[in-house]
Amino acid sequence: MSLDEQPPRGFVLLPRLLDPAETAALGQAAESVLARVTEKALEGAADVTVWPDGHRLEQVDGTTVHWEPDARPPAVRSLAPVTHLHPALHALWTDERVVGPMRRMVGSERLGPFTSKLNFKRAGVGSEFRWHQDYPYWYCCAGPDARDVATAMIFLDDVTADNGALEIVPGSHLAGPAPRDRAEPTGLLVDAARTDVSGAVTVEAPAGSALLFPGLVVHRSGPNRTPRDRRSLLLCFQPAGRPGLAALSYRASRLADLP
Ligand SMILES: O=C(O)CCC(=O)C(=O)O
Repeated sequence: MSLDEQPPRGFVLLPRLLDPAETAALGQAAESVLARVTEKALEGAADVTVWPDGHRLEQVDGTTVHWEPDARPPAVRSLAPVTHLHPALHALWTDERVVGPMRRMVGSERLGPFTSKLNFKRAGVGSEFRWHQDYPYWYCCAGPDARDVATAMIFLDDVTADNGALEIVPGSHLAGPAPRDRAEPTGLLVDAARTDVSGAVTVEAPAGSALLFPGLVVHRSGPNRTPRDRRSLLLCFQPAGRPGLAALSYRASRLADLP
């Protein structure tokens, strides 16, 4: 990826990329996928993994259900990958409104999928995502190719500072991998004490907007304490012809290569 081709702030907001009817249809698709998958997971049909930070992940129907750690009754934090579970979600991989701007973000004329995710950030229970770059997680799977992965995050609901809008450190991708928090059990999060996050901006946007950013951008989001959901669909693109995340193995030992 050529960093010269990326916007210097490292992210682009495309307000109201999808119209309200399309956005509502995507929201319905997300809810139907969630209902199907969680029913199976709650029946005990899934393989369970507990991450070093105590978060519970369950694999069912080719997706990983990541539960909100503290929600009672249980609520889902994310499903990934997810586009294979509904044609309306899958169709976005070839939607020119998304793919066109992502070519510039990735720096490649021909794009392919890397992975996809639904983040639910539910009213009242959606929890914080601490400061992180997506890059270390992807690097553990894809190695240096992870540099060429970028995300289109499509908001299915209005996003405001109080329902968990993304906070982004403009230009942070230019500094490469940020120092990681060695005291945190997964080893994947940014050490905010050793990274300048003081210039962070909060990205508020109406439903149907898309936020595009590369894997090296430092970002976080707060908890959702409002009565309004803040759901989003994330499509992570890479140059065409490379294996997707699901075909790769996570090797935590690769973290030793990173600061
Ligand atoms: O949805 C969010 O608030 C955070 C998104 C994100 O950073 C992620 O899923 O890695």
